[in-house]
Amino acid sequence: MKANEKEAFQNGSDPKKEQLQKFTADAQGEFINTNQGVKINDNQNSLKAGERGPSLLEDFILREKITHFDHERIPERIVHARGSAAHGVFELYEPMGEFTKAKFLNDTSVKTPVFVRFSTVQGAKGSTDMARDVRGFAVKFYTPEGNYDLVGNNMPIFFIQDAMKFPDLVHAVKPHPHNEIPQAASAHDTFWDFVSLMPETMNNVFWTMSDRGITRSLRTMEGFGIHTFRFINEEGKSHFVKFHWKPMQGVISLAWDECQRIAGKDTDFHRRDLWEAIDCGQFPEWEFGVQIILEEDEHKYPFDLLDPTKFIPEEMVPVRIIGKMTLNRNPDNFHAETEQAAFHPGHLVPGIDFTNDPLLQGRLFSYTDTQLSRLGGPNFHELPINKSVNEVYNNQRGGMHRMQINKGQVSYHPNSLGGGCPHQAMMREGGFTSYEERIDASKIRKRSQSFFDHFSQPALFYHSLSSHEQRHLQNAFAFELGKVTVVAIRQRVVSMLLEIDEDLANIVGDKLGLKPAKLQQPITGSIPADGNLEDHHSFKAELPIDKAPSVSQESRKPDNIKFRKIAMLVTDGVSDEAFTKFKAELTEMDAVVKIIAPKHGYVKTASGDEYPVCESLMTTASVIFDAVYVADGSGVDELLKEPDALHFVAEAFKHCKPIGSSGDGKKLLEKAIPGQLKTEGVLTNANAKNLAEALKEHRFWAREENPTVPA
Ligand code: HDE
Repeated sequence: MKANEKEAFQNGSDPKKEQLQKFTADAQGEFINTNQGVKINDNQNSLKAGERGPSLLEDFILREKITHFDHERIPERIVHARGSAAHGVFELYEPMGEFTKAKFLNDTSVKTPVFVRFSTVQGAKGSTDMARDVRGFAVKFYTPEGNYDLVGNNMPIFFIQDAMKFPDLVHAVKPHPHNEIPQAASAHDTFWDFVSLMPETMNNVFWTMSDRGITRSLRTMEGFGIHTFRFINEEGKSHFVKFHWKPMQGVISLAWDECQRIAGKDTDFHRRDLWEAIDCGQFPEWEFGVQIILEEDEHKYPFDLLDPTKFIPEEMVPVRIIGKMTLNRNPDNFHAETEQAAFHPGHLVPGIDFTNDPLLQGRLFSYTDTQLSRLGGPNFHELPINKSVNEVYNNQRGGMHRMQINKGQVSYHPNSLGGGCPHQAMMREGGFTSYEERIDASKIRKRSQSFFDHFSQPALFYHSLSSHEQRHLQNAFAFELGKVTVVAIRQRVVSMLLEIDEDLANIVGDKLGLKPAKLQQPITGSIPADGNLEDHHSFKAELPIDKAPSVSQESRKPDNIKFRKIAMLVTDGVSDEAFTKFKAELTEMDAVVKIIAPKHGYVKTASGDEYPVCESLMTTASVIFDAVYVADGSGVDELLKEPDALHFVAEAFKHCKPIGSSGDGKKLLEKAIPGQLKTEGVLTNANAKNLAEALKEHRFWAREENPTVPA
C-alpha cells in the first residue's frame, strides 16, 4: 500500500472510494434500460390511469423491475450461511512430485488463483460474526487441471464420525425449531442434549469451547482439511495426507465477554476486518502445510486415520510447509461471488484422492446435491466464480439456466460424427483415475471398533493448553451449559467431562452447582441397534505423548502487528510529538492507528495542526481495538470528564489489552484503572516500539486471575 493510501485509511477515509465510484460509473453505463435493452424514460413513476388512478398491468417496466427484485434472494446455505470471501494466489515453495502428480503442487513458478470463503457454521446469513463457533475455511484452487476445492474448517477435527449423523448434529445445533431461538449460538438445550448422548462430539466440542471458537480475526485462524486424503504420484503410489493452513498473522483470539459486546457494536467485525485489511493492501497470508504418512504406517497410530474426530498431533507427524496463499483482492460483488461460490470436497484433480473416511464419503454426495436447490439447477459450474480456468468439453446439455451454447449435432460418446471428440484422456494425458484401493469386505452397517476412543484426544488437547486457555475453556463450558435449561443435560455433560479430566469436571460442575458422576458405559448414543454392547464399549486409548504444545495458541503468537488496531484517545491540545510520531511509527509497522475523540470533526494539536477524527466515543468502543493509547496533551483534562473515555480504558483493561499513555495521558489511566498502572501490559511511557511488542503478546490474560476493574 502506498504511504498516502495508508495515511488516508488511518484517517478514516476509504482510499479506494474514488476508484470504486469510477468503476461503478463505468459498469453502469450512461442510460438506464430494461433487461431487454430498452432505454427507460421515467424510473420514478409507475404507469397509471390518471395521476391519482390505479396502476396499469401493461407497465412492463414496473413489472420487470419488481419481478426481478422479488427473486433477488437465493436460499442461504443450510450450514455455513454466514460467510466472507476473498480472491488470492497460491505459490508453491517446493515441488511435491515425490508424493503427488497434481500440477499445481509441482510447479514453483506458477501462481495458482484461489478463492477463499470463511464462514461460521450455525448462524443465518445475516447473523453475527461473533458467535462461539467453528469457522469454515474453504479454498477453491483454479488449477490448469481443473478446480480443486479444499473445504475445511479452523479446527482439525469434526463433531461426528459418520455422515449418517450430520442432519442430526445440524438440527441439534441450529435454533430450536419451534421458536427459532437462539440464533448463531450453541448455548442451548438441543445442542448439548445431542452432545451429552454422543461422546464422539467431545474432541470438536473441546476445540470449540477453547479460544479457537472465538478467533480475533478470520486472518488469525488456522485451517485444516480434517479428513485424511491421499496423495498419488506419477507412479501411482499413494501416501496419506492431512492438509494445514498456518496464518502468518499468528493465531490469536478474543475474550468471550468481548465477543458478546462486539456483537452489538459491530456485528460484521470479522467481515469488516478481512475486507479492510485487503482493501488497504495488508494482504493476509497463510502457509500451506502437509502431514504425510506412509501407507504402510496406516495402523501405526492409537487412533484410526479414517476417523475424522481425531487429529494427528504435529508432535507425532510434523507439518511440512510447502507453499503460501495470499489473499489480495476483495470480491466485486457479494452475491455473484461469495454467495454463489459452490465448494465441494469432491472437486479433485489428478494426484489427490479420497480415503474411506465415512464422513468424507457422505460429503461427496451432499455438496452437489445442496447446490441444486441453492443455485437452481445443474449448471452452477458455469457461474463465473465456479468456472474452471480450462475450458469444459463434455456431452452434458440442457438444464436450468444453461449459459454455454454448445454447437453441432453431437452430444454423445462414442461418436464418429464429431470425430470422436471430446474423447477420453489417458492417464498420461492427465485423465483422472481413482486410486485402486483393494477392498475385500462384507456389506455392513457398522462402525469400526477403532473409532471408539472418544476421550483421549480431548484430554490431550486440554492438557496441552496454557493455564489461561484452560480457564477460558472451563468458563465456556460453564457459560454454555448454564444456558441449558434441563439440568439432566448439564449433568450428563459434566459427567462426561469426568472421563476426560477430573479437575475440569469438578470446576465446571462447581460453577453449575453439580457433582460429576461416573457414567455408565456406553453412553446412550453409542448403543448399537443390535443391542450387543460387548463390542461397543468406548475406551480411552494410550497416546504416545502427554502434551501437544502445537495445539496451544501460545505456540502460535504473531511476530508482526499487521493490521492490528490501536485506538488513540485524543482531544484538542494533544502534543504533536505524542500524536504524530507515535502514529507514523506504528503505521510504518503496518498497524492501524485510529483517532478517537469525544466528538466528530477535527482535533487540533498543540501547534495548531488539524487532523480528522475517525470515530467519536459515541460511535465506537474499545472492544473494536487491540490496544488503547492516551496521548499526552493539555486536552487530557477534557477526557477525564468523559465517562465514555474512562469506560473505554477500563473495558480494554478488563479484556486484558495493552494500554499505553504518554505524559499527561497517564491521568486518564489513573482514574480509569486505579492502582493498575504497574500491571503487565499497561505502559505509562508508551512509544510505538513498546506498544508494538505488547500487541505481539496480544493479551495479558494474567489480569483475569484477580479481576479488579469493573467495566
Ligand atoms: Fe460441510 N456442508 N458437510 N463440512 N461444509 C456444506 O455445502 C456436509 C463437513 C464445510 O463456504 C454445505 O455448499 C455434510 C466437514 C464448509 O460455501 C452442505 C457433512 C467439514 C462449508 C454440507 C459435512 C465441512 C460447508 C452447505 C458430513 C470440514 C462451507 C452449503 C457428512 C472438513 C463452504 C454447501 C462454503 C458447507 C454438507 C461435514 C466444511 C450442506 C453432509 C467435516 C467450510 O453440502
